[in-house]
Amino acid sequence: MKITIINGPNLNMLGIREPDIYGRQTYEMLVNDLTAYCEEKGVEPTFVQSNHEGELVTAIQNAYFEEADGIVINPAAYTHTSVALLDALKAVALPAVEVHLSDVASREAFRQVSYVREACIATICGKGFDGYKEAIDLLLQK
Ligand code: CA2
Repeated sequence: MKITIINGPNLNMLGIREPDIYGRQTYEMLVNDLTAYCEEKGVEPTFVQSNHEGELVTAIQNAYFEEADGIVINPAAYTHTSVALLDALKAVALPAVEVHLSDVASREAFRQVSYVREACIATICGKGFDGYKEAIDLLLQK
C-alpha cells in the first residue's frame, strides 16, 4: 500500500511559530512519526511539503502516475482558496483524506470553507499529528 502525504504552505514552520495553535513539534518530527507509523502498518509513504500551489498540484498528479493507493492532504491555507487542488484531486480520483492539525471549525469564518472537501472521503480536524494517523487508517480500511 502506497500513500502520498502532502502538506501545504507554512507547515514547514511547525514547532517554530504559533505553538499555541499548531503545537511544539516540527515538520521533521511529523515526518519521522508518520514514517514509523507507516512502517508498523506496512504502508510505503511519500512525503511532500511545498509552499507553492502548483507544486502541490504536481504532487497530487505524481501520486497517480506513481500508482499510490491514496492521498493524505493538509492543503493548509490553500484549503480555503484552491480550485486547482480540488480539480487535481478530482482528476486523479484517488481516495483522499483532508487533515487539519487545528480545529478549523472553531476558528475564523474564512477557515470554514474547504474547496478540497468535496473530493475527499473524509475530513479530520483538530487532532494534531494523530489526525494524519487516523487518515492513514481510513485509507487502509478502504
Ligand atoms: O490546522 C491546519 O492544519 C491548517 O491547515 C493549517 C494552516 C491554516 O491556514 C489552515 O486554516 C488550517 C496554516 C499552516 C501554517 O502553519 C504554521 C505552523 C507554524 C507556524 C506558523 C504557521
